[in-house]
Amino acid sequence: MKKTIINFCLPALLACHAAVAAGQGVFTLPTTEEQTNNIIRMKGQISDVPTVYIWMLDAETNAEGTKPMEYKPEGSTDKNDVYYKIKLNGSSSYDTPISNNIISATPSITDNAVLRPNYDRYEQKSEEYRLARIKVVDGYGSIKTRDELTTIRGRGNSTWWCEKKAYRLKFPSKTKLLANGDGTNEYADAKNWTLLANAADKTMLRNALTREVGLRIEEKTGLKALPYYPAYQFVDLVINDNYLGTYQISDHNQIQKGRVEINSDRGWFLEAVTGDSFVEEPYVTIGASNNTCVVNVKNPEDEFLTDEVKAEITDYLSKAFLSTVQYAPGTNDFSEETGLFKYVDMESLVAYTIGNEITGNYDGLISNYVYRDINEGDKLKFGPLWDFDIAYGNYGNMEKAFVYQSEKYSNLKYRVQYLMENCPAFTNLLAMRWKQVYDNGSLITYLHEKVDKIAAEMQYSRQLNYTPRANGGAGWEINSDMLGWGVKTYQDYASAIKDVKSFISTHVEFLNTEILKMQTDVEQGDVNMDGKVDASDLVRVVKHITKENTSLSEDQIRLADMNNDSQITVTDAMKIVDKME
Ligand SMILES: [Ca+2]
Ligand SMILES: [Ca+2]
Repeated sequence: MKKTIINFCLPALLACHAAVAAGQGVFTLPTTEEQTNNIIRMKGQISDVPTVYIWMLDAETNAEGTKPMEYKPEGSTDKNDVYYKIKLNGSSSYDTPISNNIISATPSITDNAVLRPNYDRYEQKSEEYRLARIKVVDGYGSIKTRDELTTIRGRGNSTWWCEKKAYRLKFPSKTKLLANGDGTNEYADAKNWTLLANAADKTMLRNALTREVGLRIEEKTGLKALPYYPAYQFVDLVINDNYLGTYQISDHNQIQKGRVEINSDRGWFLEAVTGDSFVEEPYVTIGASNNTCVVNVKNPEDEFLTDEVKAEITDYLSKAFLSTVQYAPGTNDFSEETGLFKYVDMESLVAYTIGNEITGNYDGLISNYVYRDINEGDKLKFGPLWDFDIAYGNYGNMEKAFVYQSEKYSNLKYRVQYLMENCPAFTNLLAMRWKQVYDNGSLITYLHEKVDKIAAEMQYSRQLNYTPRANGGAGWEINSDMLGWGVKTYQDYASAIKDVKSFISTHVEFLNTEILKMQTDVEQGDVNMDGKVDASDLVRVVKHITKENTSLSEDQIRLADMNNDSQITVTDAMKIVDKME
């Protein structure tokens, strides 16, 4: 995505910042687009990543009521059709629709902008959107250079109390904030975006790397079993002229083209959570007495979330998660006709499990996103892979361990564990997909290369992130745990990268050994690989022949091809009938 960057003069840049800090002058931004060796910096761009400037407009105008009010234009039926009104200085009502005209009254980047060594950070309440102006400066064109209005609020539960805060941006209209980076994926055109601080992850790249894990799973299995892979673009963030360090622009997790692409009115987008602090209204509770699982309902919302819909979600999830796996384990009904996989899409759960296990995401089963579209036969699917700051060995002893066995309490853990230990159809599919993703060990090289690539993309930005404030940097420390979570800390960035790579090497080989052990022998005709040839297999083969469902994998086609003629026909179906007990 980026051009090669070499010989960029960081010491000179740091010297400029140091001069500011010491009160000896100003950091002079380049007055025109300039090219220093191979790095292109635009006027106002701080380092080798785009710079995002945000100015809080209420701080600027001191106007009471610049907090925007949402409204829907008269006659609009689209629930996404939301506009804002604000009160301007001296006005008593919310009667001024936001328009870009207001920008002319706000600051601009001057040729001699000063990055003040003044860290009176913007400490808004985390729930409340406030009006701001945003300007993005990018020498590479990976973000559109833009200058417009937005709204901003704090983001995160436990992370909000960290000094390096994460934010959410909500633009008045759909905004294509990221250009198509690698050409393989269409990034969203959306109102909602996140600015991740990655404060708990000293490499700051674990979330970005997980996008590459998702892309690998899709590429090697040939299946889009996960809904999307949250985007990353590293930026330098400046709020109210305070340089705050390296941030990551990423998707907001929601139903939206380019994100979870299902019906936005009636589709289900749910977050199964463990722990009271993650519970958000509205939610449903499944299970009974002390063995419950809380599921936050992100969608449907408003008038579409009736009591009837809530009851339908509760009932469906109870069947999907509980009835067969937890409360009646003796039944072992995993079938697609009457059991667990009538409700849960197995390929999706397998891809999700592989993603969580590759990353060793210690809290991967604390918050799990699931979704279901509205068409007849749509099953519950898992994803996206979301929130990986403490993965890849950053927390917990995960190098030679499965996430599903990790000690951390999780409501979903027991369900996946039960599948791992009792459901050959699941473990055989898991092993089959794993072999594709592992691809003779090339998974390790692939991940190592991505680590290097992502680290190189923000080489100078991350150095400034960890440079002391007295020397003009953001002052975040690589050798202290800002959140008090007990995450890994390092003496320098190179050690942090080395540690992540070492985790990947050991952990991936551990997984390969252990997952292959879970396979059971599969006889010819056992198309769903559950250890017996029966009606389920026949149904899969017939659906394949009638093209009602063509999702059979290469291995499954081999198992279905009873007469070995390289095609699946009625002859194969008849031979399966012969073999059925
Ligand atoms: Ca079977
Ligand atoms: Ca055949």
